[in-house]
Amino acid sequence: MGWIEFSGHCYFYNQSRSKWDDAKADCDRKTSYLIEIGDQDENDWIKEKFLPAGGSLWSGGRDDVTEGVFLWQQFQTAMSFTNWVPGEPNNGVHAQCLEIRNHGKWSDAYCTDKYSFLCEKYI
Ligand SMILES: [Ca+2]
Ligand SMILES: [Ca+2]
Repeated sequence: MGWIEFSGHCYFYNQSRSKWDDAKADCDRKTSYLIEIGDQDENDWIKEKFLPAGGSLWSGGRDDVTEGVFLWQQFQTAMSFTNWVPGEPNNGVHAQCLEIRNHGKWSDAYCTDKYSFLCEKYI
């Protein structure tokens, strides 16, 4: 598929399922970062484009600094938009990485889980 453009950013879909650290390293090699979702439009586009048949994607969110407060890792920025599954985040200190599930809803997940992932960069 290669890089796909949407609203000022480019996205690269990696189907191979990887641990969060390995996914981040792969995006680093592409001079990009794990997806950081800024609004509903971006969330909807990702859901329709990359999760049409279910599944999960890693994003660039983690809550290592303050448990339960997820930050986008590239610039340690707070989240202006969230889209949690009702009841999430629910796994406490054992779940430090942000998973985008089917239907575009979010969950905290074990960073050693293996999911496909999207890299993102500015155009
Ligand atoms: Ca956590
Ligand atoms: Ca969870």
